[in-house]
Amino acid sequence: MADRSYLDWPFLEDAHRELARFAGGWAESRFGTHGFDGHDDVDADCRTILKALGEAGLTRFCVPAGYGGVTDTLDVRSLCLMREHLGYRSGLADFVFAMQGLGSGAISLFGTEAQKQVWLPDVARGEFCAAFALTEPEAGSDVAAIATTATPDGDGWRLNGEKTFISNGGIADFYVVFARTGEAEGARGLSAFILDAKTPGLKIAERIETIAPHPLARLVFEDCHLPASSLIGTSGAGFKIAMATLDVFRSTVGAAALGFARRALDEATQRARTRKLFGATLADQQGVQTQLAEMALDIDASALLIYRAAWTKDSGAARITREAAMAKLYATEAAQRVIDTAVQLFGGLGVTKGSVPEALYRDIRALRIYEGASEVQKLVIARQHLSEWK
Ligand code: COS
Repeated sequence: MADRSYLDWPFLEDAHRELARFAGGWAESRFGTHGFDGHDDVDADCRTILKALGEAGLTRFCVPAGYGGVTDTLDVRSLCLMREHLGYRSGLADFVFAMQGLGSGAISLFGTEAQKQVWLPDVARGEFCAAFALTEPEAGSDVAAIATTATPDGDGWRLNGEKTFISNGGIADFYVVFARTGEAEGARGLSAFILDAKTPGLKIAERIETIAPHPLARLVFEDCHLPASSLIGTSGAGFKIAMATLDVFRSTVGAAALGFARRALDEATQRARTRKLFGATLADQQGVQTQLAEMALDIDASALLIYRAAWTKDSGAARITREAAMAKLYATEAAQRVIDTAVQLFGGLGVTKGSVPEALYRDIRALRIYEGASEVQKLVIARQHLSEWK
């Protein structure tokens, strides 16, 4: 990573600078200069990467101290630095790390002591693979429309319904599932549960292939029994649990995009300095200098928003809804622009299968959609803005 000056910003502490150095070095030695190579078996590759992250102690940043983690509460700056440095080297490694945090996040933030003791230490060691099951065929951006039901059944609950676009679907050891429990209409009638992947009635109905392959599936629940101890928080609190979890992890999506964008700028700069045309290098052309300047500006602006959001949360803010939405929105849209420019500067090589710009171009696209599409982030920012005027 060429520009490391942001590590001196006051948002970060010495422990973060040390983590950035370690994570960056680890990712470089693990993935070399081209960790974006194709994956014939993404499930196997994800398991291998998870094991390696666990052995290096890096998945410890996904859970709080006391359950195998490093910091007392989830440290958003550490999560962002991890995603940025993994994303710089490998889209799949970033995915694996991100899912450990998001998949177990509701337990870390709202779980009982017993739930944390059962599930989190193995997440921290990279031995349990976690998943976050929110989206449904008819409930993506509109979470309050969730139709999967959990109905009281003896000393527990009975889960029926369907989830789709579930990352780690098929390889996860457990799923945090959001279901309608009916305390009220809409957002106030949802609850969050931990579903052990071995539960009878859980079916991987379909594997979904995307332009940047990773384990992704449609799940079907047929009379899955959920013990009473699987409820996270109180019944009816599921919507707020989902939103608060997303608030923590949305800035980390921005950080992954930032890692991709930094890689694109470094690749493009290297190319511009060496590629000869019209008797000079690409970098000698004023038009190209303008492009490089815009890329560098987009990257610094993204980093400022991301580490502002992460620092605000780590400093004890109860909610960072606005800051996280801004960070995710800006950084993912900016990374798309930066990567597109890198592809343009590489010309034919930029769209050649197997080149780094080509892989980045595929890897970035989903980040503008998952964990709240760009349009949803605008809605969230506007609502927060307007509420401050009340
Ligand atoms: N943290 C805590 N509580 C929150 C919250 C947050 N970030 N956001 C909303 N809430 C609370 C509200 O305060 C409200 O509480 P009360 O009932 O006590 O008033 C309640 O939750 C309902 O909120 P709201 O009325 O805003 O609900 P909407 O259904 O209108 O929410 C959006 C709409 C678009 C904001 C929401 O559905 C969303 O973020 N969607 C995107 C979801 C997403 O990221 N999907 C991707 C799947 S994960 S890959």
